[in-house]
Amino acid sequence: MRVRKDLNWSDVTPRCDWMNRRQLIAGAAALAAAPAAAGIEAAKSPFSTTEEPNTFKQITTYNNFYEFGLDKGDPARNARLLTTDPWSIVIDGLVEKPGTYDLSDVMAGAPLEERIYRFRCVEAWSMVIPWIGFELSHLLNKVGVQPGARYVAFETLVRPDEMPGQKSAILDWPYREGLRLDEAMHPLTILATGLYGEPMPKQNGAPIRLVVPWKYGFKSIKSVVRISLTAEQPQTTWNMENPREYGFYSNVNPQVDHPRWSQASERRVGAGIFAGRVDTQMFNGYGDQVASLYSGQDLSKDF
Ligand SMILES: Nc1nc2c(c(=O)[nH]1)N[C@H]1C(S)=C(S)[C@@H](COP(=O)(O)O)O[C@H]1N2
Ligand SMILES: [Mo]
Repeated sequence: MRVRKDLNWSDVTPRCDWMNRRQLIAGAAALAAAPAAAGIEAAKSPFSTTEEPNTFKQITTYNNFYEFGLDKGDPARNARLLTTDPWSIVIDGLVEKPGTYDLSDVMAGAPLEERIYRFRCVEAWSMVIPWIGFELSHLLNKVGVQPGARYVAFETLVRPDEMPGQKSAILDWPYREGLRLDEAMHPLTILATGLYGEPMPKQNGAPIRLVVPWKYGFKSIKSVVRISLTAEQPQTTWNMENPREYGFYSNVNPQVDHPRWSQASERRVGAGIFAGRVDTQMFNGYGDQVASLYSGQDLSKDF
């Protein structure tokens, strides 16, 4: 199936027809009982940006996914080896219904939506990505969060046979991430199962990955196999690697520079050399929705 690889909706469809066309296709896919992750979407979410999305090709050929190599093109080349079906997620820790859940159970009843989000990597490049997914809070409410839980920890699959990057100790596998419970329950925080109306490409974290649009991209952990509710702040991969450079919160913040580069601006992938850089926005532009989560915190200390 290579049909869509180098096309995106704006190539085949006038910009103004996009949403209608996608909704039509979504409807057809639903009637045909397509896989749960594919082609199904609700009305345009008020959380979506109206900015022009990056192309399918840009989103699927310029990736960070160290399990498949360090270069931006490695995940697209190497991730085809990954088996994503069957897939299950262990949900444990301070939950009412711990267990090993098949992906279909995780997704059961989850209201899938399209969310067009800005995505800002800590390396100072950015994209606009039309995710398909559902709010993480939906899953957490389904499994029941116990009163003592204050954080949510996530882990990526470890399978060196299919993830060649894991044959070397580039990182301390598994890749780990974490959120405070209120961040995890925020409606902007989604588990994404697709993009551009299609199931999640392997290089983007198939079959299911986290997306937290107001934080640097490395918080948005891919190919999740474990979700644990904890009382203590969990260990997270980049913070373990270099705590001086990567904080637990890692909220996008143009005023707090990375020790080795400025975070004041970013390069929008594909914008072309004459488009130059755009100013980075506090909380990646989601401040109206999320700033209240951090009232009373000094964000230069809690970076
Ligand atoms: N398991 C895992 N998740 C990961 C990474 C990774 O190397 N391994 N890279 C992170 C980084 S640094 C970024 S910028 C985003 C990139 O997501 P994308 O390739 O879908 O744009 O994934 C994040 N999630
Ligand atoms: Mo990143």
